[in-house]
Amino acid sequence: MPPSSLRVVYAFAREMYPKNSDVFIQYGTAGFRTKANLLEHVVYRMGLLAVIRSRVKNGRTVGMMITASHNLEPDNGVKLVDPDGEMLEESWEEIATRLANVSDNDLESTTAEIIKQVNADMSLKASVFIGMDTRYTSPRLAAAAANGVIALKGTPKEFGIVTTPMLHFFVKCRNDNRYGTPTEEGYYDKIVGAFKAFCQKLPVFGDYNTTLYVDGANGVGGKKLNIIKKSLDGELDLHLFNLGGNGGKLNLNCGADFVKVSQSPPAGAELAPLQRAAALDGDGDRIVYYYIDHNNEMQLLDGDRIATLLAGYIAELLRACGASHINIGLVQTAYANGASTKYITEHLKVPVSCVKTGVKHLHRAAQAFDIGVYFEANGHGTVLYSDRAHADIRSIARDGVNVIVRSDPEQRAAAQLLCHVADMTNQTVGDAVSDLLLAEAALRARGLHVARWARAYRDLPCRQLKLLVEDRNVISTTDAERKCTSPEGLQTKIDELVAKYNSGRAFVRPSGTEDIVRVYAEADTRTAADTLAAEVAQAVFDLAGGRGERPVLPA
Ligand code: 16G
Ligand code: MG
Repeated sequence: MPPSSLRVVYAFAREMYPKNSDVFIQYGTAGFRTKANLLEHVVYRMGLLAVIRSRVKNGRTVGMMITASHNLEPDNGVKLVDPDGEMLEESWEEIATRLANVSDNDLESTTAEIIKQVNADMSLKASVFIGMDTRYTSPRLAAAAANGVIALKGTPKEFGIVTTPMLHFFVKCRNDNRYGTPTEEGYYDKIVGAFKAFCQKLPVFGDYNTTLYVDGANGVGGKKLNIIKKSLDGELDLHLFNLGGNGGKLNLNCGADFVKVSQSPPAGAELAPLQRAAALDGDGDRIVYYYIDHNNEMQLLDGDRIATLLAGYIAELLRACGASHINIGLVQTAYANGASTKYITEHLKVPVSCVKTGVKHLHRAAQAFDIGVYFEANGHGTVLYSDRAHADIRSIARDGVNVIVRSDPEQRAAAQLLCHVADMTNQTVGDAVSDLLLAEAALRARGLHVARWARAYRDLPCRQLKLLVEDRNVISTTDAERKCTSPEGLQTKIDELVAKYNSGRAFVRPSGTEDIVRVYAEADTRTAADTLAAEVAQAVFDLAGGRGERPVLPA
């Protein structure tokens, strides 16, 4: 592109998307996220960057999603999606941060530097898919994204209001048409179609029933389920609430994050005891289950539970189809309840690896297995199938030819079910809609009531706290964030505290999304977990420069 036309780009940027704030903004674990009114210039610039990224990837399509996920309505954000439908490569996060923060005067030179640094051939075509959530600020930001793309002569394609995982799916399909068709219909055909095909092979039995209540967090996920609901042919009887009508505010007292963190049911839930229910987050990439027991207490089935349900069922199908050469593994973070890890390793006998918080870390670790199940306790997760696993399962399902043995009709039937399970899975990123269908399929196959699902193991009581310190980066961690290496003396102190409690475990880490330090503790009783968390918080306060009030021990 000749320099003169670039001048116009930057003049336009200054006119239309001036940087009107000096607040430093960082591309965090899941993109940029802050108050929506600080974001227009950032999103425009990310449109420029997306074009550069697409060209570095030889013109393959990349994605931009306008959302602030489970944050409240006034916030918004932008995430970039790489050509395989995965999150933006980590080394580009620093580049994105630099471009977002330069002054308007330096935008031109910085963009030129970046183009040089990443060796982008600006004569190539560039294609950028853009999606947005239901926030009232999203359309303006999506327009800023498209203007950024157009400015560098890329081609934007807007998908309107979609879930984050749908956009990831579209990007992958656009670059690999074997995966599916990059449209909303293509998504429903593949994912919902596989669920229906699965159900047709397995009639409802046992204690499973098809009624499911779903809290849509007043966001996009509930709206999409409302569309899907009509095409389920009675295989699932969805009762949706918090769909954004009646003044319901996005993520306010509802949604997966609220249910998980507050350990209480969402506003608007009217559930009979033992009724199975789920909650999505605002952009539809997280899901947790819950029910109210006979004591009127909520029982939560979080990401760890969904992971164990899916890993257990997929491992069973693998055995049933005689594909023992295909290995399966599970990936968690330090936040996974210790009881779940114990259950998976000792009972399911599936290997577990633990990685740092953040989807990109889990996703990468899951790729090391033939079939890798990953979930964060907060309900974000999916299942990845290697090309080899896909091909082998399909071949067993089709004609019974296995690389090891020739399979019999029962093995073939199991492989066919596993094919549907794989097709139901959005393998690009955690997807609440796809995870919901997967969990329902596994419960149906096992004839399982939600209360029996919950009885598979008993969560250790746990507590999370957050606290303010002068500089959260004084805390550094190792061993997948389970140990800290600085400040000096903190880990020794945590070890001493943990040793006082049965089944005690605790760790601290600086948040990647907020200016705080997070504390996690678990132990064999509620009081022990609460006390351990408070003691560890005090240690952090004393040794890592706490601000404000020193945490107090529970009464
Ligand atoms: C982001 C991450 C999520 C992680 C959370 C941790 C993605 C798509 N999302 O929401 O995986 O659990 O950050 O937040 O990667 P924290 O660093 O504040 O604890
Ligand atoms: Mg989300």
